[in-house]
Amino acid sequence: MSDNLFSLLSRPLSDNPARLLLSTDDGAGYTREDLDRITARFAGVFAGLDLSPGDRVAVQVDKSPESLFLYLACLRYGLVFLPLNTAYQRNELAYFIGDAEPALVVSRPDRDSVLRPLLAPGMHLHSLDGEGGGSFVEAADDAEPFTGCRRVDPDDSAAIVYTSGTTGRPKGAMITHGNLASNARTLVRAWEFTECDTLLHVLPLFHVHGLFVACHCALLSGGSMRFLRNAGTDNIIRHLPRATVMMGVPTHYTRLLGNENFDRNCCTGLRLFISGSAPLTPQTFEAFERRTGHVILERYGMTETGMNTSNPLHGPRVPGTVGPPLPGIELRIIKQDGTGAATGEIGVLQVKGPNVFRGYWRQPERTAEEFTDDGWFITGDLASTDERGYVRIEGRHKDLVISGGYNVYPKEVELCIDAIPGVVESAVVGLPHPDFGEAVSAVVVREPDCTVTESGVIDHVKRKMAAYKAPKTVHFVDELPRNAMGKIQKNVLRAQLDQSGEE
Ligand code: MLC
Ligand code: AMP
Repeated sequence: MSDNLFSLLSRPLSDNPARLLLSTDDGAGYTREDLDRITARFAGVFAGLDLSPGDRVAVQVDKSPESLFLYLACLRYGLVFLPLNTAYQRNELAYFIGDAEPALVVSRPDRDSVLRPLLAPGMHLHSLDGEGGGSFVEAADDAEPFTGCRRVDPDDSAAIVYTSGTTGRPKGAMITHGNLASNARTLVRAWEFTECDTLLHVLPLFHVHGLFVACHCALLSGGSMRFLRNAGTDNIIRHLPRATVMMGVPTHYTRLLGNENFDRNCCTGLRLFISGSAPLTPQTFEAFERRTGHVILERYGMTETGMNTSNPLHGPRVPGTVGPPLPGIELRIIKQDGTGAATGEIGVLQVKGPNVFRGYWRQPERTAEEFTDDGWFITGDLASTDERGYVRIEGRHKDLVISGGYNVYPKEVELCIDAIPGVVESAVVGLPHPDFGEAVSAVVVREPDCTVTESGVIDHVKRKMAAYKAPKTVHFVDELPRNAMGKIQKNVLRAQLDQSGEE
C-alpha cells in the first residue's frame, strides 16, 4: 500500500463510489466517484504545469468543494499544500510567497492584481472562486487526467501551515503524510466515525481544524459532509437536523446558545458536538447541556501536532479539561525548574508521537528551539493533569491571543502599530470577550504631538494585516509598566484593562 495520505483517504471510495461524499448549503452534491474524477483532472493541471513532487502550492481561496478537491489533488500528485487564510493582506502574502517559494499560487480571481507582482519568475498563478469557477478549473476541464497516486515517503511533507511566532515572523510547520494519516486514524477510532456519519462542516478550510481534523474524519470513515460556506448561526441551525456530528470553535457554541431558535429539536440527529482550537468555558459547556441535553466533547491540539488529547466518547467529559492523551501520543508536563509536574502541578506541556510535525520550513534553529534534547515538542501551553489523567490547559507560556479560534501573535501586531508615525511603542494583550473568548486589545504610547486616534490605529492595522488581528480597542497611556529587567509586564496591563471594565 502507498504511504500517500490520498490513497488512505480515498480508499473508502472503492467500496461504494456512488456514495455521497459532500453536499453544500446550496444543494450541490458530490460522490466519492466525483472526488476521484475531479482530483485526477486537477492533478492533470499540475502535470501540465510541469510541477514536481515536493513543490509547494499556495492556496488562498474561499471555501468550496473544489477547494477541498484542490487539497486532495495536491496530496495525490505528491505536492505540498500551503493553505492561506482568506483574510491575509498583501504584506502577509508577500512573506509567505517569498518564504515558501510555491511553484503555483491559486487565489480568488479578485486577488490577481495583488498576487501577480509578488510572484518570482517561473511561479504560476491560477484563480478559483467560491462557486468552483476560475482559470484553474477551466484548465482542469482541458487537462489529461492523472489517475495515479504518487508514491511518497511517510516523512514527506503533505502540507506547510504557517503559524506566527513570538518574534512576529511566521514559521511554516511541515506536516507529513505520516503525521496526518496517524492522527486521522486515531480520531476516527476515538470518536467512532463511521460511514453513517454526516459531519456538519462549519469551519474554514485553511487551518488544521477545518481541513485536517474535520475532513479527514469524514473521508477516512466513509461518511459524508455538509459543507457550509455561510457559517452564520441561522444557517448552522438550518442544517443541523441532517447532521450526526458537528465540530466548532467555542464561538460557534456561544453563538448557538445566543440564538433563541436553538434548542433540543435542532439536535435530534446529532450524536456528537466537538469543540477545540480555544478554551471552552465551563459556563458554555453547562449551558449547552442544559439547552440541548448534549455534552460537548472538548479536545486539544495544535498546528504542529494535530490533536493530542480528547475527552472520551464513552466516559465522563469533564468541563474545563481537554481529556487524556489520545492513544499513541505521549504527553509530559515540565515545571519551570525542569522537573516533571506531579498531579495538579502546572508546567509546560510537551508532546511526543507520530502526530508531531517534522520541523519548520527552512528554519532549523527555530525547530531546534522548540524541541527538547530528548525529542519532545514544547507546545508553549501551560497545563496540569488531574487524578484521572485528564489534562487541563491552564494558560500559555507563549505570548499569544486566541480570538474566535484564530491565533494572533501580539509581536506581529505591535510591530505594525509601532510603525505608525508618532507612536513610541505599543503592547498588545488578549482580554476576555463574550463572542470571541479573547479579543485583541492594544495599549499605545504616543509622542506628545502625535494625534493618532483609536480608529486610526485600528484602520492602520487592517490595511496591513488580516482584519481579525486588528485590536478591538486601543488605549493610550504615558508609559508601559515594566519589570526590573525592562520587560513589559503584560499581566499588569491585562489586570489594569480588566479593572477599567474593558471587554
Ligand atoms: C472574524 N472577525 C474576527 C474573528 N473572525 N475578529 C476577531 N477574531 C475572530 N476570530 C472579524 C472580521 O475581521 C470582521 O471584522 C468581522 O469580525 C466580521 O467578519 P466575519 O468573517 O463575518 O466573521 P464571522 O463569520 O462572524 O467569523 C467568526 C468565526 C470565525 C468564529 C466563525 O472567526 C471562524 O471561523 N473561526 C474559526 C477559526 C478556526 O478554524 N480556527 C482553527 C485554527 S487550527 P471587521 O472589523 O472587518 O468587520 C487550531 C488547532 C486546533 O487552532 O486545535 O484546532
Ligand atoms: P494553532 O497554532 O492555531 O494550531 O493553535 C494551537 C493552540 O490553540 C494551542 O497551542 C492552544 O494554545 C490552543 N488550543 C487548541 N485547543 C484548545 C483547547 N481545547 N483549549 C485551550 N486551548 C486550545
